[in-house]
Amino acid sequence: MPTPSMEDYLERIYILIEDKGYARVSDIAEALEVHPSSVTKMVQKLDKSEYLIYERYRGLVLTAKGKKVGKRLVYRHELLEDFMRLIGVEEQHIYQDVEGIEHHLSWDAIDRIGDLVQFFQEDKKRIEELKHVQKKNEED
Ligand SMILES: [Mn+2]
Repeated sequence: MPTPSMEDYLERIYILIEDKGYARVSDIAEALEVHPSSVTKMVQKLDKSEYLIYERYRGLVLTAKGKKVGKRLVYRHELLEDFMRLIGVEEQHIYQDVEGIEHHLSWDAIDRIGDLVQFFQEDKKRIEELKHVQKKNEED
């Protein structure tokens, strides 16, 4: 299992490769707001754990395992953002809240949250009912 920090890197690398076709150490450092030397260290660790293959002057490629995990991490982040938005969390809090919890939930919890998001999305009336409860609570 990747550590929370490894997960942050894998998630970001997966997104960079999706968007640009490659992920350079400098791009990863910029995206995660860390020093390039920290990126190099982590990339070597991810290479050792077989999430990617890193060659100093040729860049990095995700292995099948790295792609699979990266994809799930991006899905998890997006699902949790959808969940936060759905329950009415203010936009300005959503990203930081998701960053704060995403590494600390079991995949069981993620799947159950997925069910809940689906439950609400399948019938918009349910969202209206939730908003009604929230409005009532605000008035109390
Ligand atoms: Mn994230």
